[in-house]
Amino acid sequence: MSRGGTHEVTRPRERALLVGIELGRTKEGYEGLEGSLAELAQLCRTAGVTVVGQSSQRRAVPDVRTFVGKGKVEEIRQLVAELEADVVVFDDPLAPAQQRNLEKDIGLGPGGDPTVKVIDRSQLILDIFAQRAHSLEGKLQVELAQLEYLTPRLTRHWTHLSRIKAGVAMRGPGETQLEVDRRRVRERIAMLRKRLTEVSRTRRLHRDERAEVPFPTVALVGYTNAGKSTLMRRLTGADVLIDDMLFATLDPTVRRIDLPRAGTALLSDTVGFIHKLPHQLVQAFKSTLEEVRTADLLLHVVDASNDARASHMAVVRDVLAEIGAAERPTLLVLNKIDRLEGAAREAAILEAQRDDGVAVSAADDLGIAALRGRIDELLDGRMTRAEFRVPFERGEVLARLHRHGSVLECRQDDHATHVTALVTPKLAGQIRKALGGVC
Ligand SMILES: Nc1nc2c(ncn2[C@@H]2O[C@H](COP(=O)(O)OP(=O)(O)OP(=O)(O)O)[C@@H](O)[C@H]2O)c(=O)[nH]1
Ligand SMILES: [Mg+2]
Repeated sequence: MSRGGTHEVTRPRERALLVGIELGRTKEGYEGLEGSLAELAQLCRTAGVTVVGQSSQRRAVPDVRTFVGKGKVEEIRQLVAELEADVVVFDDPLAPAQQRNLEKDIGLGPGGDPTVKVIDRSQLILDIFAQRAHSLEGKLQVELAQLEYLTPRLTRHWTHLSRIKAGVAMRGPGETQLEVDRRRVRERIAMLRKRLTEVSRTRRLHRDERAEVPFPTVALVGYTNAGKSTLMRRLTGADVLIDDMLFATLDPTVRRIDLPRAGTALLSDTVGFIHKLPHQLVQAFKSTLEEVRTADLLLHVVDASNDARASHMAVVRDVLAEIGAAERPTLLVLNKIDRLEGAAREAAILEAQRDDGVAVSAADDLGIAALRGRIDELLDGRMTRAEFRVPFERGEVLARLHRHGSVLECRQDDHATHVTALVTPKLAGQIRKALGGVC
């Protein structure tokens, strides 16, 4: 059966050779080179690139000129020819000069053009983001991050960018964009920043409108592919994109969730994090991540079936710190426990409990009721008892208290109603402001 609307991309898939080096990475707590390279291969698949081979090296420090040693460069050159690779992807960040030297050493064609592209993990991630950004804000953010990444790589002696054809690391700004000189790029960056400020101002207005409604906000955070969107769908019924792909979600979605005690809350799903997320992207996505920074509660979703889950959690904590959300109240959610059997599942449940968290399966509806209960409890715990003196002519304030708070007692004197209610700190502040601070 043919599916309407789908058609094959005619460009042949690019063939990638992956290169990683062990640089005391285990000391960082990452699950070793193999795990990191497996993730890099998954990133390549997400970008639509075929992985044809990999090569690794153990080194104390990277080579200044070519990152890997001379012998390794020669081996890569041979592998590229043998495997007919057209792109070499390094797992670690390459300095612009290292990138140029590697391309030169691996091979130049008759016209002096490099025969292969050499890129790093950051560039691959930027490319995936460029492919997947749909909203105006997302597109602007990605283009800004790409140009900032490319600026130090645009030199008069390196016309590389104008020569490479469309493909990995080259979508987004478009080739013509990349042909412009540094000054034009700087102008474009300034323009993008300005437009982003405008777009995020509009977003802020929307958020402020939402803040007017004193619903508490909950944000899903976690490593990419942890199951945040699946959990979003499970908790709210929202029809969000779920994919076994990295960075399925880029643009934030907000949906309402109704809880027995805390009432209505807003749940937001946003971009996932990853090991070595390019700094430029984190910066560019800061305004999108505002939802996270201002949330009343974060749900840190972890794929409990992934062996690297401890390092995934560390990455998430680092990114949260970088965007200024480290101090937000956080509930740990160990997801995908359906994939664990017997003792492993028990261990995950215990681990979640130790952290005051919950073990769930968003796919199989395991532990979801308990998770709802915990969210309700944590949000409800934020309700405080407060008293307000509401003048009779301010009926709308009284109505607001009834609608959004839990009114415990009402007493009237000659001029006003004295209300005792359970309210969120946010609602208390808003009511006090509405009453002009006299209550
Ligand atoms: N077995 C199992 N698979 C799950 C579970 N939750 C999510 N998945 C699968 O994991 C993959 C990723 O799920 P998503 O919900 O898209 O993950 P995400 O965290 O939103 O990922 P990004 O948006 O890419 O950051 C999908 O193939 C889901 O079907 C679960 O509880 N159990
Ligand atoms: Mg998602």
